[in-house]
Amino acid sequence: FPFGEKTVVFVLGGPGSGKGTNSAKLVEDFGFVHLSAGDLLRAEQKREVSQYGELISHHIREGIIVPPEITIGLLRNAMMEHPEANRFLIDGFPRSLAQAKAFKDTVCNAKQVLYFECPEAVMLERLLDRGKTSGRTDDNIESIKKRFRTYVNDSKPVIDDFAKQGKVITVSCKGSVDDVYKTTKQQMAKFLK
Ligand code: UP5
Ligand code: MG
Repeated sequence: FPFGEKTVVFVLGGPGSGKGTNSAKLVEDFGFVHLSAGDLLRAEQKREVSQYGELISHHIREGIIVPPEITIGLLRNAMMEHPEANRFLIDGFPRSLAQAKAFKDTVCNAKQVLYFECPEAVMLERLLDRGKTSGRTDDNIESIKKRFRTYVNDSKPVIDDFAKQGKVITVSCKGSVDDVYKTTKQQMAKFLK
């Protein structure tokens, strides 16, 4: 495995819980390479030559999980583009136990999960607000409800599984962006020490 020695941290939590916001700040403070699986899928969807464009846009709008081999391929390629990096934040992945196993078997074993715990009502408000300007096809009430369902049924079990292994840092998403990041930064510093 080319990634066996790297520190890979999964950034997980429901839709709109703050994964992207906090990951961007962790890049500044700790020199992580930040890879958002959702961003990689959205970029792939836009490439004219991609054979997966329509499949990806359908899955994103419906709030369901794109077949794992596609996402893992994109993540692996993106990691390869940073051979010098020692720390990766993988944001919004894995979203199912099967994806977690496939990543472990074909890429590497993640050392830690950073989990943003957030009530659905807070996530809903933030996503609807973001939807006014984001241009994301899934920031509307119908798609958001479907995303919540997938999160509860498929993605939350991944966090629970890592928690059983004692590998989860939990951060509450309540409070201002600065408040939440302050806790995130403290916890990450402790983990990396
Ligand atoms: N905001 C953030 N923190 C705040 C705070 N403390 N106070 C007030 N506002 C705050 O934040 C969301 C919004 O809240 C922003 O406007 C922010 O300013 C504000 P953000 O940091 O963007 O949250 P994040 O958790 O990143 O939300 P995101 O919508 O990106 O999460 P999702 O998990 O829904 O989206 P993702 O892009 O990861 O996936 C999208 C879709 O891709 C999935 O539904 C799925 O269909 C597909 N997908 C796969 O199939 N497989 C994968 O592996 C990954 C994705
Ligand atoms: Mg995000």
